[in-house]
Amino acid sequence: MTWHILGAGSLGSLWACRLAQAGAPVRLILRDAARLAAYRQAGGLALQQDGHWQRLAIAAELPGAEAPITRLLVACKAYDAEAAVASVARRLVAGCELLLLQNGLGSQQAIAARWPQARCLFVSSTEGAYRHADFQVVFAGRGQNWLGDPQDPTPPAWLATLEQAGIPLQWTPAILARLWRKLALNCAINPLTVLHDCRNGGLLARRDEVLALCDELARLLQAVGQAQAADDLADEVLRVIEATAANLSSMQQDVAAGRRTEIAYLLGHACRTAADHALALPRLQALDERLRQCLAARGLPTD
Ligand code: NAD
Ligand code: KPL
Repeated sequence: MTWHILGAGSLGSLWACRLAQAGAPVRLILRDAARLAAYRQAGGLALQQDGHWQRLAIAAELPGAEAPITRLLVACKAYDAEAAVASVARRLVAGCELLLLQNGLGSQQAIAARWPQARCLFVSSTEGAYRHADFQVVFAGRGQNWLGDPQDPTPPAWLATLEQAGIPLQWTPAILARLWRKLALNCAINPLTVLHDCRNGGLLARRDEVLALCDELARLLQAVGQAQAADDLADEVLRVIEATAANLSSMQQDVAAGRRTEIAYLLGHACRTAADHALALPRLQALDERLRQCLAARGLPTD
């Protein structure tokens, strides 16, 4: 069965190349004719792994192509994911599978609600990849992919195909707990690195501010029924800050490069969910407002 991949950016290309290397049928779906022409001009996708470049002439098509889609990896940013799926919606067969690779929360639920005929599998990834140039991707950090379906704990039959392709994978029925935990980590670290214009390690000097946020985030996780994801949150946040002290957070990198952030699916989602539960989290709320002001002052979208 063909793997359609929507979004030929960092993670989409990484998955596409590994599947193609393993001999699985893969087709990229590119946004428009100009992007498809540029892709053909480039001669395929190039992946740098362990210092070596390899180019793979993976087939590509437009959203409006005719072939039905039974399995789709959605590898766009959270703010693009729903519109991207809408662009291929008429091709989705009943019972098709959508693998949603987005960070944060909110985009996955919006897609699952809009296309109830699809099985939506949520993915939380700690792998790292970045774009060296258009259609050239560097595999920068080994990690894990957790995959799960909040509606159905039965794993799909094709997990072994991913493992054979060298894509590290763990099936988990508790995928929402994973995604909430990651969201909480990102909310405790990323916005502060932008506001204080510092590397992750710079937050060690602002321990009290970080710990106060962790306290509110843990209360939020408990309120949404994810008490396990709240366990030792502050300890893990401090461990991650220490382990990544020299790094720029992904949000800090986006802001520095003038790119839109995924704020609406991280801090924004946390604040909206707290409001839905009538939970007062003043520090998170204030952080969200300060971050939006900071983004607006730089001419960046605040959603
Ligand atoms: P990216 O910006 O590199 O790639 C996204 C791609 O989607 C782009 O090529 C863009 O042109 C394409 N796209 C957007 N709308 C489209 C449409 N309508 N049709 C077709 N293509 C469309 O993003 P990324 O870094 O691969 O991140 C994807 C998701 O994975 C994000 O939510 C991110 O937070 C998460 N993530 C990324 C990494 C990483 O290392 N890159 C790690 C963990 C999680
Ligand atoms: O995932 C991260 C990011 O930068 O997005 C870490 C390193 C955990 C910081 O939140």
